[in-house]
Amino acid sequence: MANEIADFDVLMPILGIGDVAAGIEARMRLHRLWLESDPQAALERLAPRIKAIAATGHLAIVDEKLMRRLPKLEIVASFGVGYDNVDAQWAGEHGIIVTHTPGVLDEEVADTAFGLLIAAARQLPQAERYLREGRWLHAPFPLTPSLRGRTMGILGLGRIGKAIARRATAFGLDVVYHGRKPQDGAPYLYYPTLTGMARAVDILMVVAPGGEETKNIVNAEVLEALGPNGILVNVARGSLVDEDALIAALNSRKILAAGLDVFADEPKVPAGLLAAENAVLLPHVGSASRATRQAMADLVVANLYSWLDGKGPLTPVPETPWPRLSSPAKAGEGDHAKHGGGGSGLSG
Ligand code: 8YV
Repeated sequence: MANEIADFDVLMPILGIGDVAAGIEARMRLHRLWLESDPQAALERLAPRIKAIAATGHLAIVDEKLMRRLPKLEIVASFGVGYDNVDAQWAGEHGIIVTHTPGVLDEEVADTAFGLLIAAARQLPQAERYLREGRWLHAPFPLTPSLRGRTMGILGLGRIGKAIARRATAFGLDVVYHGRKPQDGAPYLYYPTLTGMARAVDILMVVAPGGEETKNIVNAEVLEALGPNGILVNVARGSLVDEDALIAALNSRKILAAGLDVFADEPKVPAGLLAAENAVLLPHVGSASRATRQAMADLVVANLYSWLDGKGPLTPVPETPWPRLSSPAKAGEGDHAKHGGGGSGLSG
């Protein structure tokens, strides 16, 4: 049955990563802001009609400034489990729902994290380059460090963290974790401080949400505590790691190696990391298989459909719970609060 296009305008600020356009256009009016010759003028013209934003990935910034311009905004559907690109706190205070895409990418990102870990420990990319450069013809590749006998400290034991922990256990590694608080029923030792955990482990696996609260928490002190046999793996957000401190620690061998899928200023990667031969670097591909990205895109669209059909959001973020707990604290500051249709971040 063909659906009619609803009187519901969706703004897509940037092309981004998530291929969500076809699903949205099947039932709603989609506005691709980045294709407009004058995006600011187009935003001015469209603003009174926009009821939803489709945020196509972590580079699509949906901040207070943008949301304030959209008096009819009801919902922000963000592509990705991490939503530090969206000011969810402000949205929650103004009656705007924010959704993300938890659950459908856990195993994929955990696979990538483990691939990075093994690649960094056993120097697989370096060994591969060695073979291609014809150097094996002259001498075997040097012996490498091992994964054996290591303890993994997970920063952020959410869904993805748990999927990584299961893999680590199957690989014979001990697992411990740090987060804001200990988790009921988690079968792993909890460390109340990150530095304390870093001191006790020789793999630091970063899977916690980005944002102001976690900015640069993996700093020089934490890296020092991780120590000269330590491997840092980050599949969360580059913002969690002080990149200058990391470059210094890699160069001075204060830590052994790093495996990084994320960077503070993507897609730019600091020259110091590009030059570090003990770093394995990936272009933010944690969830980037065709099947998983499709599942994420489907969930963005399903959230919008569910909202349009008056059934509420499917996967709201904790800052904008559904059903709403109470009327928004700052209702009345704009039009936002009166609208209503019907796990969290990377570690959620
Ligand atoms: C995506 C991610 O690559 O889900 C996340 O939080 O970082 C990745 O899965 C990203 O959202 C696309 O921009």
